[in-house]
Formats: sequence, structure tokens, C-alpha cells
Amino acid sequence: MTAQELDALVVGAGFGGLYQLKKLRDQGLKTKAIDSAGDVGGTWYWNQYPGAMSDTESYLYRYSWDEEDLTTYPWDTHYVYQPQVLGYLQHVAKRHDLYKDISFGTALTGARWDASSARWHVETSTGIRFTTRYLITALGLLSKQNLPNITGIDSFQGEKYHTGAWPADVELKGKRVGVIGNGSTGVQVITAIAKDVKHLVSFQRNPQYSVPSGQSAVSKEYREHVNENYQQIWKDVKASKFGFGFHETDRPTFSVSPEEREQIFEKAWKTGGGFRFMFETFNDIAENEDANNEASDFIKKKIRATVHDQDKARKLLPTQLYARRPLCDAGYYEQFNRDNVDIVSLHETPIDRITSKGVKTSDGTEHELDVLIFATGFDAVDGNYTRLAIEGVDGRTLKEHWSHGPTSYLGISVPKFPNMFMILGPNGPFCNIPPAIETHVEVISDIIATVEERNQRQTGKPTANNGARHDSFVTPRDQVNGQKNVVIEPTLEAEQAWSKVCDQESATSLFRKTDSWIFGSNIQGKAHAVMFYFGGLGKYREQLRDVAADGWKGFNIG
Ligand code: NA7
Repeated sequence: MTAQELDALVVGAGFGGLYQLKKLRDQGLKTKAIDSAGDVGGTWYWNQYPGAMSDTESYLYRYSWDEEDLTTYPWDTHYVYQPQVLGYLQHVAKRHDLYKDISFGTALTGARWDASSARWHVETSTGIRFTTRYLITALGLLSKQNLPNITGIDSFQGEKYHTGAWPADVELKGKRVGVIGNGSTGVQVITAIAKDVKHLVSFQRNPQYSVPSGQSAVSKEYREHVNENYQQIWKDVKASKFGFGFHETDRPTFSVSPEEREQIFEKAWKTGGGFRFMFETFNDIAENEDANNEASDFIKKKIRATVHDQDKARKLLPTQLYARRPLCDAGYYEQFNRDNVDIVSLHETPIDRITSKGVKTSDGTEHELDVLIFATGFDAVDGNYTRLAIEGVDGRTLKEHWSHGPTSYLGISVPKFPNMFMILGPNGPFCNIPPAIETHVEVISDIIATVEERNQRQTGKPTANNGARHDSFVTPRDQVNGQKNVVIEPTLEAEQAWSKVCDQESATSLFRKTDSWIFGSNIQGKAHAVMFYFGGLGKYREQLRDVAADGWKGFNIG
């Protein structure tokens, strides 16, 4: 089969891929997207497990660039559940006529840079091949599922699911269900299914801190207020550190009396929201261990007060720092007051093996189950890439380039991988996802516009470029260098300097001291590594503007 010739191929049709497809198409490039899924949605296509919800408030869990849609598309609760997010993305794809340019059920199996033609040669699972001048990966931060290596895992005779690949027709009612994992996903799934199942056992390794989500219906007045202020809201969000729309306080924990501190925590507990609790109350919870202890003591007190059975409460009390991705829930701890819900501490009684009937722990108990749910997370960030054979200059793979840990320039590009861009690549900003995605899509689109402009001037041919640059990252005019087939890639020095910046920005974060996917340490054998820029979204965007204003400093264009 001959290869389809494109200007740009976007891999992934979630939040990032859809916007990237639209942007590049609007810029006049012949662009297509592929996705291994059967529809758009990305993360929200795959994670259809019960209780799946975005814990970014609804008004910000969407695109900022379609004002009419922003003010008219319905959302009636403060947080949106998975079917609503998926429905929204399907709506956007229809509204902007994106479906016609997406091939579903089509996974990228290999991509190879061909220097002579200055094109990527892409192979897919369906046999369709592409040659493309630009390759943009929108693989998601969390798409490679982590299935733990537990002895006997294949011998289980009941139903077995990973939450990140949840089938549509699972029925849990009246069944004996085991859930391994209690991160954001485990907490949501346990809370959602406890009332319906016959018996639920949470197999918990490290207990985590979770606060109420504060989910509730949205009033007409609230929606009107958001609608009237949307432009300012987005402006503030894009200039903020975490991009969640709340006021990021500069108040240190110990600047107030213990009584006032208690009141502040209590108010945050009542309002709800994990990121709010961690970053709206005090400014040092994620930086200062004493401050962290104050917040964690408050949450532990709430756990003790909520869970009646003292043995269950003891098992649910966290022992580590409150320094992972902050969680929130719709009544997680309350579920353990049900007689049909049990908790097994894997620190006290580790899993010995999975048997045909269930899970056998070290005390000799065989927990018999009909269904085993793995809420065991993802090989995050670079894990999505290293499973793919992406070969840059001289056949060197991305996996080889990252053999000492994932790196990038600005979270979007890698030296020796010309004309390839990543949406949410390693060392991108640690913040609310939709504005981070928009930032990446817009800067990538602006870079491509620059390269297209150069191509046009060099070849004299009208190239695909409607000049639709995004206001934020406008660049000065570039110099013509007299070569054809203009390509762009970051320098090794720029990548190294960015790694250093990311290292420094996270140096004081307590997140670095805990083992979680944020620093790549949730996967056996994977090295603890800096995987995000912790300086905040606003500061990150300022740096992008500087890079653009300096003629895309750090990139070679030629
Ligand atoms: P997470 O946050 O990585 O949580 C995974 C959970 O699975 C966590 O409780 C782990 O325990 C547990 N886990 C992982 N491997 C094992 C083994 N081998 N045995 C027992 N327990 C295990 O993934 P989520 O899907 O919950 O959330 C990921 C992100 O998705 C989240 O942050 C949101 O941004 C959306 P541990 O705590 O490591 O002891």
C-alpha cells in the first residue's frame, strides 16, 4: 500500500490531538489524526470505570478558544463525570468537523525520520502508512496502563479489569469485588461501587489523603457569573501557577494561629477540591514538612472521625507525607462504614499470590472474588512514548535518547527528532491539563507557522500556512538561510538547560520525596526522575514567549 502524503500527522484524538488537528488544518496544512481507540476522547475514552470524574472544576475542564461554545455548552454540576467529558469532546469534534480527518482503530506502530526527504515515515497497526513533514504526538500523560507483576495474575478465573481499559458492559451488582490500588482512580471506583456490590475488598498498599470533592449542582447565577467573566477567568488561569481557577494563596501555614489554621482547613474541607485544599489554604504545604504535617494531621483527624471501625480507620490513616497528586472524593472514607466493605493493608499482609479464586495474602487468607479491579495506575509521561518505535536522526530511538531518564526542550521537543512535537511531553508544566494542552498546541502551531514561512520564502511556493499564529507566541521575522526542506529541532544544549531548570524548580518540592507517577517512581525498575516543570503555568508561558521573541531560541531551524 502506498503511503499517504501529509503535511502533519497528529497521533491521538483526545483533548490535545483534537485541538492540534483543528489548529493545523486552520493553518492550511493537510493534517490527519490517528487513534487506537474507537472514537475521540483519549483518556476519557479509555477510563470509563464507575465514578470516573475530572476534579478540575467544570468551567475549566474544556477548551478556552470557542467563546460561543463556552457560554452555551451545558454543564450542571461543579465537576464533570467521564460520560460528560467524552460527550463534550465528541461534540467539539462534530462542531468543528474533525471526525472526517481522524482514523480510529489505528495505532502508531513505528515512525522513522528520513533525512533525505525531510519527512517522517509512519507505520500503523492497520497497515496504512503515512509520510508527513510534521509528526505531533498527543499520547496523553496517562495512557500506558500499569498492570502489576503479581504472581499468579493470569490464573484468576473471574473477571479482571484495569480501570484504564474499562469495557462498556461491566456489571458489578451483587458481585464480590476486589480493588487493588487506592490512588485517584481507586478512590473514585471504590466510592462509586461500594453500595452496589455484594462485597468489596480494598487491597491497599500506601493509604492516601483525600478530601471531599464538593460536587454539587451549579446554580443559574453561578453559570451566568462564569459566562460574563470567561475571558478574564482564562486570562487569570493562564497566568496562574496551577491553572485551577482558585486563588493561589501566599499565606504560610505558621503565619496564623492554630485556631485560625483549623478554621481555614475546615472551610477548605467544606468547600471541597483536592488542589484547593493543598494550594488555596496555605502556600507551603507542598514545600515545608512542618506545614505539611499540619495539613496531614487535619485530614487524619477527619478520617478518624468518619470511619467508625477503629481497625479500618487505622489502616486508612496515611503514614507518608501529603505530597502526591492531591485527591478528592464523593464520600470515600464513608464507604468503609458499610458492612460489605473491607480493607486489607498490604503493608501488614502483603499479597502472596493471585489464585484462580481470588487474592491470597501472607496471613493465609484467600479473599474469594468474582471480579478483580486493577486501579494500579500508569507508566506515566515517557511510558507512553518508550513503548513505541520512534526513530529520529541516524535511527536513534526515543527510548535510547531517554535511557538516563526522560528529557525534552520545553516539554514539546527533543534534539535529533526533527519536526516532531509532543503535547504534554516530559518536563512540561505541572498544572491543570486543558490549559497546559492549549499552551502546547498553540506554541507548536506557532513554531510550525514559522517553519512554513521559511519554506515558502525559500522555495517560492505557496506553502500551507494561513498565518494563523497564536497571539501569545508571535515570533519576529526569521532570516532566510537559502536551504530547502526547512526543518526544526532543539539543540542538545537547550534540552540540557531545560532539564536543569526543571530540576531546580522541583528541588524544594516535597512531591520529590514521595514515590508516585509524578516523579516516575510508581513503576518497578523505573528510575526516579524529574518529569515536570514545577515553576507554574504562568511562568512557563512567559518562558515560551521569551523563546519565541528571541527567534525560537534553543531551536535550530534550517
Ligand atoms: P496512581 O495514582 O498511580 O495509583 C495507583 C495505585 O495502585 C496506588 O494506590 C498504588 O499503591 C497501587 N499499586 C500500584 N502497584 C501496586 C501493586 N503492585 N500492589 C498493590 N498496589 C499497587 O494511579 P491512578 O490511576 O489512581 O491515578 C493516576 C492519575 O490519573 C491521577 O493522579 C489523576 O491525575 C488521574 P502505592 O500508593 O504506590 O503504594
